[in-house]
Amino acid sequence: MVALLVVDVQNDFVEGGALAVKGGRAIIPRINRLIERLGGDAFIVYTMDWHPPHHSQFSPHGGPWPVHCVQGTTGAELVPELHRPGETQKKHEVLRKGQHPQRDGYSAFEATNAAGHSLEQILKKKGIQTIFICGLTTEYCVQATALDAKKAGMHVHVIRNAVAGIEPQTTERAIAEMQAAGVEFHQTADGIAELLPKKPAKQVPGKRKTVRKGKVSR
Ligand code: VGL
Ligand code: ZN
Repeated sequence: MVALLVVDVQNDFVEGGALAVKGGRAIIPRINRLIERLGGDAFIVYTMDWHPPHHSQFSPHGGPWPVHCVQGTTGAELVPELHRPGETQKKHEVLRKGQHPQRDGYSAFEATNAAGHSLEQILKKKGIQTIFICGLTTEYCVQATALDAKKAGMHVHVIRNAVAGIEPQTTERAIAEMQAAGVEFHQTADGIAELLPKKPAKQVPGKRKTVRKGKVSR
């Protein structure tokens, strides 16, 4: 199995939010299409930046960022237009990060689920070695997550037109750094399904024998 990481698609990071990324809303339909296309084959992880109200990284406390994604506020909620897997599909988790008052907590590898399990623990337990990343922001949480995933020995794919960054220059630099670390980039229009690891040719009696390939349009 592979994982699709949907990083910090929260109200505060899109237009109208406290730390709005230009073009943040525009990636949401693309992320929704990825969720639909990969949904059946991927374990979906939604991360949420989840800061205490007086976080040291907030500008009133000398940090670089405006107050954003404060625990329990509307700004910290996932953008309502973002699709969640259907009720019958249990293959997803919501992980939160950034709770520690002294650390920025950019990487999804610092995030934990309600039971306190880390992303790495969750992925390891499922035997997941390939991850696809989309979301916000390219040069902070997406980059930190992609680099940590490479350090953990994973195959890492970032969907270029399903991420958005704060500044064009820092975004380009982040992409170059990720590429140098072995992260691969794709567009949603590419046949993402073709990148999925081939499933063993095990046939379940009574199930359709056709293997999905190429573009899956719905
Ligand atoms: C992020 C800045 C501060 C992010 C989070 O999600 O990339 N950026 N907190
Ligand atoms: Zn933050």
